[in-house]
Amino acid sequence: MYEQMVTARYYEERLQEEYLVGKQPAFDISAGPIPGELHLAAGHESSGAGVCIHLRDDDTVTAPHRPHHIAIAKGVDLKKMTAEIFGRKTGLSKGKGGHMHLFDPDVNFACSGIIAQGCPPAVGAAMAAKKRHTDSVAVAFLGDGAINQGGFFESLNLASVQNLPVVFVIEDNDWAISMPKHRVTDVTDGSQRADGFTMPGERVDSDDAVAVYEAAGRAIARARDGNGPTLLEVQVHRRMGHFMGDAEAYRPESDISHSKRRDSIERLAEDLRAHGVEDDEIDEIRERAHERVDEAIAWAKEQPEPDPSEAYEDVFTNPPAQATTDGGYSDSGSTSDAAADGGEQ
Ligand SMILES: Cc1ncc(C[n+]2csc(CCOP(=O)(O)OP(=O)(O)O)c2C)c(N)n1
Ligand SMILES: [Mg+2]
Repeated sequence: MYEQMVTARYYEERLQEEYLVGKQPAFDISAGPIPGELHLAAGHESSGAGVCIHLRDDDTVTAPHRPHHIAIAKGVDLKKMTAEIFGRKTGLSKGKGGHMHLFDPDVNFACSGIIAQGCPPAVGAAMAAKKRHTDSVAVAFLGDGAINQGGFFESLNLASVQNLPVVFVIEDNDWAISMPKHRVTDVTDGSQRADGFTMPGERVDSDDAVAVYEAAGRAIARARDGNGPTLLEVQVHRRMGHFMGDAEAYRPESDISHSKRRDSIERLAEDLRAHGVEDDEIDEIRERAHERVDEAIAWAKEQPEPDPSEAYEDVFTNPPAQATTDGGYSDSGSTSDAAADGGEQ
């Protein structure tokens, strides 16, 4: 877990440096080697590591727009993921998804920029596992800002009524962009929402990575043993702005400094020392993680960019009849043609 957490923190520090290249002096979001938005998860690491350490490749994870720490902990290929973030052809989705849309079928990982979007597909994966009589489980991560979305409640309900092997993990960092949680959600402990369904709810502090590990272990074992879903909430800390370039003018200085003082990585290192792990070994883990990250970033930067002519390939799984091969859209196609072709997009 320590290695995953250190990898995630250093990975994002390096992405941060790369992201700023070419975007100054005026902040141009489309410029530089990493175009588009970038949401970093410093302060969330123990949530991804403490949950995913219990998972196998055949278990499914869906993550939100702040996905790197979870993807790393789930075992997503770091090189292909980095190439995707840099918009390169050899990226997980040929460079078309970017950092919020990472998909790795080898380890059943997906994420989305649409908040709470991962809940229904995780329930679907859990339903598939149950119907196939496997003991695979699914985990949906979402933020505190996503727990008032309809899809979240609908997912809890279906998971509950069908007793599905799924765990919902709320990463509560107290903010949804510039909106403090207390202005939009009455209940401070989000795991209490489990009370409206037949599932247990548990809230745990991310500062204590071992506590996250234990709570997640109980939830995942329960799902794997056929005893149904669990709702977990992990209190995490947003050490940075919502996205890169966010000046956080809305956020009290005391809240920022509070978040920066709470570091699950340092605390886990202390726990390891208390259990007799030598400093040398901790340094070695950190160095190994840094090397792996530096190698992935160097590799990604050498990768080719996709050819613009490929922009419309792989966009639809079943293109509508009116879509032309050059990526355009023909008015001459009729709805009935589309229906005759299956009509689904
Ligand atoms: C359905 C939907 N509505 C609005 C947005 C815009 N949006 C992007 S991130 C975000 C806040 C998310 O907050 P939270 O779920 O707490 O995650 P955090 O960013 O704090 O990790 C919003 C509203 C979106 N992406 N999807
Ligand atoms: Mg939040």
